[in-house]
Amino acid sequence: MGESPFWGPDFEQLSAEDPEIAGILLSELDRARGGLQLIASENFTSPAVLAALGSTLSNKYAEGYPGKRYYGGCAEVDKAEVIGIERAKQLFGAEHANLQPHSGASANLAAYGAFVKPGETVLAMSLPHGGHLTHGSKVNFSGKWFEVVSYGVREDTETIDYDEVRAIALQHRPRLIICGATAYPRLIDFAAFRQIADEVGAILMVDAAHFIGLVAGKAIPSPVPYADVVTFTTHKVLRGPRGGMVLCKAEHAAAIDKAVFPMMQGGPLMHAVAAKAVALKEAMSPDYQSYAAQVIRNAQALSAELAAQGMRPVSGGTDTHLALIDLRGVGVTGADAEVRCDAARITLNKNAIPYDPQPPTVGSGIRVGTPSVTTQGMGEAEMAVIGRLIGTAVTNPAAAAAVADEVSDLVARFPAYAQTPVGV
Ligand code: DSN
Repeated sequence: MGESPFWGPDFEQLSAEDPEIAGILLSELDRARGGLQLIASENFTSPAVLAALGSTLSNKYAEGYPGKRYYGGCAEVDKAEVIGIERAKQLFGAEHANLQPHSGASANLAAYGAFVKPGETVLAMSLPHGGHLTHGSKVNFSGKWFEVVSYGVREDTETIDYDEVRAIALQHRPRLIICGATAYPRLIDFAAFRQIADEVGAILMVDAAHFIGLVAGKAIPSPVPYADVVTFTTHKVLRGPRGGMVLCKAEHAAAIDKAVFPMMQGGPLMHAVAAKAVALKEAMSPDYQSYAAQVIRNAQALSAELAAQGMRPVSGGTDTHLALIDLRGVGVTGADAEVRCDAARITLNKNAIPYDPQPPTVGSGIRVGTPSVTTQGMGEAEMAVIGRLIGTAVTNPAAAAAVADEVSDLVARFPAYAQTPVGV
């Protein structure tokens, strides 16, 4: 079957037993390596993280927490979870960490479970302005079970208006205030949110999924000193396995742990917990700090080149790993741009922009992020090339094959998983 996407000894066995699925794993590796991956919430996790994920820890039931399990035989997985918890506390300066949430949505569900009862009021950023489904969307548990009031961004600056957030909080007196977003390119003023939460007696939750890796790499300020609880995914800039995590103040530790298990989840995925521990160790290194800083420089360079291509960065640019790009100036919808880029081997996603005249299924914008291309070793010079290629792909679909050729040349110079063993 050629190259293996695994770092264990088992790919030949999978190929023999289930060639259909083995083939898909290889094709996906080819797809990921053969194009530019610009989805802001994705990354290429390390071989060491993948090795932990593909391990026998997947077999172990371990409901409960280290030293307090509902199953025997947990001595080894206990060690992995304790190491992970200690690393998370050290890396983020947190008083308590829970590594068990299966995903970011699960981590958020646990935070709601710990702090609010159904019917109580929550204040969060609206999804069309860059929030998240779990921040009160009517189709999500958050919008169905809680009274959610929303804030957005100003139409003129396209940034959060903290006076508006405060006014809404004073009017509605939420029990929980959430900040954090999926399509907000600017830094969030956590101190301002803390002040508003204190003024109305609310718990402050920071959904840091998108930017926690930049915090880990000390490239942007941390929400940890300000928030009662910080939730996040581990697979974005942080470059760990797919999964979730919660950090909180010591006073909330018992409530968070009970909300994760047994309120919201059963058995933790111990292979994922171990893989999170590996990623946390990697994130403590000076190399990772250089990576995080480069992710931001790359996003700024990409955003600037897209602006030069006539594609307007929402809010005028970015302070983080992502840029939200308004395509109305080039007369192409987000949905069409996504398809056109895909044809040129550039993977990104359509996105609503603030005050978008288009429905969310179409969108007037695209979101681009630099975690993956930075992991591949690309820098600002390559971002300028990528910005030009996106400009051509979006505005001239007839050039898709020519753009795809340039993309192939570029990714060949910066291969993802260059160390993948062959024929394992
Ligand atoms: N789906 C993630 C993103 O792409 O931002 C958020 O959960």
